[in-house]
This record gives sequence, structure tokens and C-alpha cells, in this order.
Amino acid sequence: MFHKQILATTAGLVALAATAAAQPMPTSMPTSMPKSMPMVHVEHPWARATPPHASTGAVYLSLTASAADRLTGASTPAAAQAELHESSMTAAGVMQMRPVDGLDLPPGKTVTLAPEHYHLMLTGLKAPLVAGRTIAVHLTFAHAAPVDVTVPVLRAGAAGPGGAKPMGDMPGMKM
Ligand SMILES: [Cu+2]
Repeated sequence: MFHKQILATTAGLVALAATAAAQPMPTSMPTSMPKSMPMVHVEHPWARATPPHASTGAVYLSLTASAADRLTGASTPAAAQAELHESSMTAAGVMQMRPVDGLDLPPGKTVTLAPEHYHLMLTGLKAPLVAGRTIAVHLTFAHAAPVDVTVPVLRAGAAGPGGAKPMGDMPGMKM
């Protein structure tokens, strides 16, 4: 009987200790939350260098969303405005572009903004985009947290970062 009581007490203490140990759990829960939060991964950002007095430029990049999402906006300290544009060829063979209010990002699928397709149009450039430098671009999404991207400026006429298979021509060596 005496022995049983000791055991019961020990069990009670263990239960108490377990409860105490369990207390901090709720505060640590948010650290495991981001795994389920939607995220958008940004890769291969780039922009083309612009002529000296240009007021517009374009930014290209690839977006991969962990869950269905939508690119809803962009901004940069380098320009008054950053708008999402879509370029397309008219029946008459003229390349034209129009603003679009968002870009759907299917889950797990990489969506690429590239020349003659989607791009972030910078209008009201505060200074020309100079090869070898970078600009900061802030992207916003319908669900995922905003993403700040450092965008390298490539030489005028560049076709993209690495995608054009650099055959010995180093960025910044040519204009
Ligand atoms: Cu445009």
C-alpha cells in the first residue's frame, strides 16, 4: 500500500513535470508554421542596361509558387513605377505591350518573365540602368509574403543570365 502511494505520487510529479514542459509549446508553434505558408521562389532576375537618357526599362525573372498564387504588383526605388506588362505580336507583325493587373502562378510551376513576353516595365527611371550594377525590386503576391529581389543589370542586348550560355563573354566586359 505504502509502495503504491509513492508510485502514485511519483506518477503525479511526472505528470506535473510533463505539463510544465508542455507549457512553452504553444509559443514555439509559429516557428513550424512557415512550412505550410505559401512562398514564391524567385530565380534568375535580370534587367538590360538602358541608353543614357532612357526613362523606361524592363525586369525579367522566374517565379515558382509553392501553392497557387498570383503576382499582384511590383515596385522599385529605381523608377517611379514598376508595372506588369505583356508583350505580344499583333496580326500585322508589330510587337506591342499592354499592362496586365496580375499573373497567375500555378503551384510548383515556374513562370518566367522574359523578353517579348511578360516583363516588369519600369517607367520614370530615376537613372539609367547601368551594366554591372543592381537594382532592388519588391514583389507582392495575393497570398505569399512579399519578396525583395536584387536584380543584376546586364549589358544592353543581353538575352538573359546564363540562359544564353556565356561563351567566354563575361558580364560587364562588353557594352
Ligand atoms: Cu512594357
